[in-house]
Amino acid sequence: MNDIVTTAALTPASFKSAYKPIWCPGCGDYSVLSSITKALAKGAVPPEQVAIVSGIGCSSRIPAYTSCYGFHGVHGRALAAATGLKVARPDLTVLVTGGDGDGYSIGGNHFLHACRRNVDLTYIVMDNHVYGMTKGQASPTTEPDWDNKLSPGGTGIRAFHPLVIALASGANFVARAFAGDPNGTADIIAQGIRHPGFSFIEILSPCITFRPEQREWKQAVHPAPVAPTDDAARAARRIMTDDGFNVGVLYAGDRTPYPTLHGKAKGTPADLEAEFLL
Ligand SMILES: Cc1ncc(C[n+]2csc(CCOP(=O)(O)OP(=O)(O)O)c2C)c(N)n1
Ligand code: SF4
Repeated sequence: MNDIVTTAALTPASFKSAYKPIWCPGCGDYSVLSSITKALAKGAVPPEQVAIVSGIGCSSRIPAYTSCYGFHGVHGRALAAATGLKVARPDLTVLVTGGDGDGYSIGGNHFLHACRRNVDLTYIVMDNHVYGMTKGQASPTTEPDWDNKLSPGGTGIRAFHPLVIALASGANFVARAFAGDPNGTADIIAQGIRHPGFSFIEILSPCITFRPEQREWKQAVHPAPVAPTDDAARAARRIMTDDGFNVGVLYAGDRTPYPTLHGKAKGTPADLEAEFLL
């Protein structure tokens, strides 16, 4: 944990650490950080009862900038670490943060199975359709015709559709948000945290350094003209046919979350280790 906060009334500032973010000026991740701290203040869970787990990437730096417990782990493995944490400590509110490279490429397998397991986690992906930290390689959500130095003429590879995949794999809450709307995004994150089971929130978060054209997302996004549904087939049609800039809660289901240990752990890690001794 970065700082102990003892204030009775929780504000977004209660969830910020003393570290100044080192993202490029104008990066969408600044707004996402602000939305996360606003959402946590709305939820009124004190920082010492929140853990934020991430992998590696610009977006994965989020835990260090909050006053919550944090784990900045291994590239693509944040969901695996967070799943173990939540199952062992169901009393904690566990958020997972990262990028499209971290979550859909190297971490893609964990993404599918986290949706399927439906552990009560809130997974926030800052999707900028590029690997920002490693200087602009195409990611699974990069448009096939994005022409740049590293993939001249574009990769020609169909883009991954995270929301459809989350829904088909069993996520219990599926939403799209836009970094340029910090209040709307905070509201969606707060809903995702409250919703039982695995909540997936895809945030369009521009990388102004390697994808400066994403500044135009501001003009492209629009509120989803529909209320959240618990009908997966209707949500699938809705997500498959939208233009990728429909912002809002697109699915809120009622699957029972994966059962956690609820204090029923039988042994300590040392007992487990002893069982595996050769
Ligand atoms: C096992 C492993 N493979 C590759 C890397 C190199 N690496 C670091 S961050 C990153 C991609 C980051 O992209 P993304 O997750 O989209 O986050 P962004 O930086 O765009 O926020 C890669 C490939 C690594 N750190 N570890
Ligand atoms: S490289 Fe892109 S994603 Fe990384 S901090 Fe800069 S603008 Fe943000």
